[in-house]
Amino acid sequence: MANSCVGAGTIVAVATAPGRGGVGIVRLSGDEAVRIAGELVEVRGALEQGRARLGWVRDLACGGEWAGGGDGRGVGSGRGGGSGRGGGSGRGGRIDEALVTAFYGPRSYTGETVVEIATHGAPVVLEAVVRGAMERGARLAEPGEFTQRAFLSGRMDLTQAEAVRDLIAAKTLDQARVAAQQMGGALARRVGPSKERLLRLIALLEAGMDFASGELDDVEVVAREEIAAEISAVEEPLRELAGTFRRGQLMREGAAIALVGRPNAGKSSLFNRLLERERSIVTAVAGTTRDTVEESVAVGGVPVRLVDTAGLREVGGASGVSIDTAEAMGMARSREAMAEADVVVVVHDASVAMTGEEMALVEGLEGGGLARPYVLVFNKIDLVEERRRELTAGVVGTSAITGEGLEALREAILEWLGGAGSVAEVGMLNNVRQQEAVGGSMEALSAAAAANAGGMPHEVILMDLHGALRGLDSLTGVTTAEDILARIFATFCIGK
Ligand SMILES: Nc1nc2c(ncn2[C@@H]2O[C@H](COP(=O)(O)OP(=O)(O)OP(=O)(O)O)[C@@H](O)[C@H]2O)c(=O)[nH]1
Ligand SMILES: [Mg+2]
Repeated sequence: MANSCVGAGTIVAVATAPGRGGVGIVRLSGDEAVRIAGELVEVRGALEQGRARLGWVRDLACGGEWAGGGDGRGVGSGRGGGSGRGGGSGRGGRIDEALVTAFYGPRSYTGETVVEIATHGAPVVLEAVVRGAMERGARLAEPGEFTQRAFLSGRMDLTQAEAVRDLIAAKTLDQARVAAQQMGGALARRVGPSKERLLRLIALLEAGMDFASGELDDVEVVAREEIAAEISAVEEPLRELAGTFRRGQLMREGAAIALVGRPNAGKSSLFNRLLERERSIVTAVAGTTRDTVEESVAVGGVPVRLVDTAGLREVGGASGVSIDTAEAMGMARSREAMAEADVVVVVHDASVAMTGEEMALVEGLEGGGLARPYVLVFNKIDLVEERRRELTAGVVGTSAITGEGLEALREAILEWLGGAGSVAEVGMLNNVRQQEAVGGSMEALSAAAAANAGGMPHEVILMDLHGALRGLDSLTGVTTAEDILARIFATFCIGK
């Protein structure tokens, strides 16, 4: 009963994805897990730690009472259903084969006793097992409740729990790698030394205060310079860590990349090339794309949301162009996509001269109205004579027809996204909660540094240092409030 404080009762859920499959798994966690599993599945012999045992799912709806049923059957002993063996001939039917594996607490995912019942992935069988478990005292698990129990029993910290969710949601292998590192505690380990140092400093000042209060006033037990040096030693690694947030978030959420430019420049053609399939309609007519088109693709391991947009062209005035309502609305969406993009790819048709509009667009991105990271692409270089292909620095030449320059374009995009080489950086911040925890800690540290520099008493510095410690604690979940926890675990899927 060591873990009875962790969660209320035994919980049950289907752990595999909904729908039909080769295998489906029902997971039970709690003190009653072995007893309940034993009543649902006939298994020969005792369940041993981590070893799968073959058994039969009893057909409970069809008088599935087995001789010797109900009482005294392997309760809590890990001898699930042993006494039912051979007794049910003729009466209780079987509905499926099952592999049953027990993990006795605390050596389990949740820290409580966990039993996994793997049947064939037929939804009706899985439902019957879950219903049977509920009739025998288990409660249907809330989303993320298994992982929440793992956290509450100290099997993992909050960043590791979040990593479980990230791993399940990973769309690229690199995302999975990052999540797996974090699941192993990479982030907590990275913060560890700072926290340790901060604790030492706090202890030092607390001790100094006790000492000073009894003896002479104004005894500077720890010199101001030393405090300042210690604070910046704590701060430095945290600043580096904070710098990983953007990349971490890109890994998690994916970067938005918008292809914009004049009509007919070849945006849709490049879009299709980057996706490696014919997603967007391409024609020789200017104004083909009327609306934004979005697709997900991995660029150098970074998940990317690629957005093709309607071509931008000046309306009326000297240009004499008139457009209909749909095109006007499409252009408005192009501008929105551009404003929301992490990187804007400006596509110019290299076979014609750059227009004033295009210059204005690039200037705007450079530092004008809409400063954003951008890549300037001269497309259709296959139409340009060799000797005129000299490109200015920072411009990428491409041909959507021959595929030339596509790799260079991917690299240019990746460069903005933070460089492909650092994908495997260990222990990044990858959500807003983590960023706020570290950010809050850094703010408190600068307040402490300022108080120290301003000659404030140690009590004041200590208040800020404790604030900084709270920030780091909340990162791993040591002092996180219940309501925040509930919110985090509610974003999980059921059965995890
Ligand atoms: N020779 C050559 N033709 C290209 C290249 N890229 C696109 N084209 C052609 O240019 C025309 C317009 O291409 P799209 O991809 O539809 O251009 P867009 O920028 O999406 O145009 P809108 O949707 O109208 O804004 C098509 O006929 C393409 O085949 C290229 O690199 N070289
Ligand atoms: Mg197009």
